[in-house]
Order: sequence, then structure tokens, then C-alpha cells
Amino acid sequence: MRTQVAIIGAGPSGLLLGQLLNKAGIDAVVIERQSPDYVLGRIRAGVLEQVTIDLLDKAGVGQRMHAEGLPHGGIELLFKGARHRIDLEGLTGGKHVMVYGQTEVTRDLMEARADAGLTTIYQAGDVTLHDFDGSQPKVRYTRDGQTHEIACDFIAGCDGYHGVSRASVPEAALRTYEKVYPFGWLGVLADVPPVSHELIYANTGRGFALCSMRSATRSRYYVQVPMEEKVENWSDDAFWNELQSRLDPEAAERLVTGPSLEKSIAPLRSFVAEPMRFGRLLLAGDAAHIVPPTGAKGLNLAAADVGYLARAMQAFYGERSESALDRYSDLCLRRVWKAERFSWWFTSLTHKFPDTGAIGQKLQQAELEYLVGSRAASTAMAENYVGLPFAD
Ligand code: RFL
Ligand code: PHB
Repeated sequence: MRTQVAIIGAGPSGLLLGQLLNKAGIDAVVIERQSPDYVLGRIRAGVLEQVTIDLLDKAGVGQRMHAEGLPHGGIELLFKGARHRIDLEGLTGGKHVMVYGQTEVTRDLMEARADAGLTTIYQAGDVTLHDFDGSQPKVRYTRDGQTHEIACDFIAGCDGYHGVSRASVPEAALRTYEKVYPFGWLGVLADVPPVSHELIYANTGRGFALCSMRSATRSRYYVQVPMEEKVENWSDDAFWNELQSRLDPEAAERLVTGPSLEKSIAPLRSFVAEPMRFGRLLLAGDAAHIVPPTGAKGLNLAAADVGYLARAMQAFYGERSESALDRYSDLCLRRVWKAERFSWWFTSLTHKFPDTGAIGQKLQQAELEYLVGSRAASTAMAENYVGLPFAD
């Protein structure tokens, strides 16, 4: 088989890239290790920035998001037992975020791909990347016991943190930066009405908690747990009790509990691999960088990367210009590092760190008080939360 762009991974970055390329008349094949149901079963991000909303619109898949997504103009910070609102809209000249689950984004992209008759190879085994240092790269995979080869002009590595793309780059060509946090997030999805109409990020003596949602009848909640914690140790009751103990009295009183639809623990990590381009292999999304989820940036960074990548490929095929491809890595990384900084800062401010003790919590509280009391500090937070501009 031959295509212009072989995309490894059918997560949000691979599928969005496929859609943007198709709109630009560029042919692509998506190669995914898992089945569609498996991909859709992963419950992850929930907050979309304007840049992501615009890219989904450009890709022609924004209709359901606009109909069912929930625009949010503020978030609440809970500390010392009281909630304080950050007016995102008021502080950023009218910008907001959209609460719409990654699962739904993925489903919309999968359906658009199927409707357009585009090729996706699911359950591809032993995917390997070849010759991306030359002009005729290849991707090989196995399916139903047979080996297949796809010849292409470019390989887009959209296969997440554990994928094969970054691992195929010679070690000496890659510089990596990493920080692993000493805790994870235990998340629960449940068909209960959200405790508040806006997201609540809580800093408490028992650790961080986040109240999020997917709709008016479906909630997504998280509590910070030790890194080594096992999800089997958490019954639904234990989760709800812990969450309730981390809320202010009014929210604790209003919390509606119910059976969990999904329950899992995610580790927290900051990670960047530089550069994001090696000849004809271009990395995008979690394959190149990971942020702790506190800033809600992972999915948004993935979308921005493929926005830049689709544009660079359009310039390559349209104007025969490689200059946008040459700038791809630098352009992405500038935005990536700012989101890394914000996600690290917001994580540091809201989580309980085992080794900083009582003084650590007092310093966090002082910063949170400054943050909610100072227009300058609130504005800096709001600008980052709604998303930094998509640079040209
Ligand atoms: P994805 O979503 O990981 O998709 C990569 C796809 O590549 C496939 N794959 C392979 N395919 C072929 N061959 C191979 N060898 C392959 N290896 C892997 C995988 O099966 C998968 O389908 O990366 P992408 O597209 O870059 O999207 C990034 C986002 O998914 C990610 O940034 C966010 O979900 C991060 N994230 C969260 N972000 C938030 O903003 N809020 C959250 O609450 C949040 N929770 C999370 C998360 C990421 C998690 N990970 C990565 C484990 C919770 C978890 C558990
Ligand atoms: C979510 O709804 O899953 C969510 C929302 C905000 C975050 C992280 C996750 O910062």
C-alpha cells in the first residue's frame, strides 16, 4: 500500500491530523494497535481550549461538540475550606473553555473518518518504522498473521507516550526531560449530577481533589492518591467518602453519589522529548510530551501540534516548501514548554507533597490567597487556563 502520510495511532492527535489532512486533499492512513472500542473506553481529558475548538471546527467535526459541550467561563479554587471563583471570561476579554470529553472528540473523529471512507487499520501488531532518514519511509505491521508494508512520504508519530515512534529514534538524536510526581489521580465517572456548575480544584490537608463533569447528568471526579495505590483498594463508597471529606461543607452536603461507570488511577508526569522532527518522522501529542492533568493541557497540546503539522504538510504539498516543516519542532516546543510550566505550577500549588510538610501547605495557601486576591495573578492564571494563542 502507498499513502502520503502514515499516521501511527488513532488517539485524538492521529485522528484529528487525519481529518485536517483529508480537508487539505492529502492522503493518509491511520495505523492503530488497539480496537476502536478499546480506544473509546479510555476516559481521559474533559476540557477543550478555544484553539482546539477551532481546529475541530476546521476538521468539520465540531457540530456535536457545539450542541452538547458545556462552555465554561470560570473555575473555582477551594482552599482553607472556602471556594473562590476565577472569572476566566472576565479576565481574558471573553474567552472560555468547553467541557466535552476526549471520548466524544474521539468518537466524532472516528465517525467522520468512517463516513469519508478513509482507511484506518485497527489491531495492527508489531508496528515498525523504517527509512525515515531518507525520502521514502515505510511502516510495517502484522495483521491476521501476515506482514504488511505501507510506503509513504512522511510518518506522523501520534502513538502516545508508550508508542513505537519516539522509541524508533536513535537515542543520541533525542534529548528528554522528565519529572515524575510522587502521587497519582484516582478518577471516577458516574451518572450523577455535578456537585457545582463549574469545575472545582481543591487544595486540602488530605490532598488534591477535582470536581469535573461530562454533562448535566454525568460527573467526573478525582482525588490525589499515593503513587503506589491500587484501584482495587477503592470501593465506590471509599471514593465518595474521601472526595466528600475534601470538599467545603456546602459542596459536601450537595454531593450526589452513585455507582461508578469507570474507576482508574493515572500517574502524574512532566515529560518533553526534543526535537519533535527526525527527517521524515514527525512526533505529535503524548508521543513527544506529557503534562500532569491539573492544567487540562494534554489533549489541547496534542491538537495544537497536529494543527501546526497539517499546515506544514499543506505547504509541502501545495507550495513545495519545506520551511514550515523545518519550523515545526521549534514552533510546537515553544507552546509545549509554556504548558509544561503552567501544568507543573498548578500541580505544585494544589497537591499535597509528602516531603514539604506543614510549611509547604502554608506557602501554598499564601500563594492561593494572593492568586485569588490579585487581578494580575488571576489574569496570568486565566490566560494560561483558557490556552495561549496559536502562534503563526
Ligand atoms: P493517545 O491518546 O495516547 O493516543 C495514542 C494512540 O496510539 C496507539 N498506539 C499505537 N498504535 C500503533 N502502534 C503502536 N506501537 C502504538 N502504541 C500506541 C494507542 O493505542 C492510542 O490509541 O495520545 P494522543 O493522541 O497524543 O492524545 C493525547 C491525549 O490522549 C492526552 O494528552 C490526554 O488524554 C492526557 N490525559 C489527560 N489530559 C487532560 O487534559 N486531562 C485529563 O484528565 C487527562 N487524563 C491523560 C489522562 C492521559 C492518560 N494516559 C496517557 C495514560 C489520563 C491518562 C491515564
Ligand atoms: C476532566 O474532566 O477529566 C478533567 C478536567 C480538568 C482537568 C483534568 C481533567 O484539569
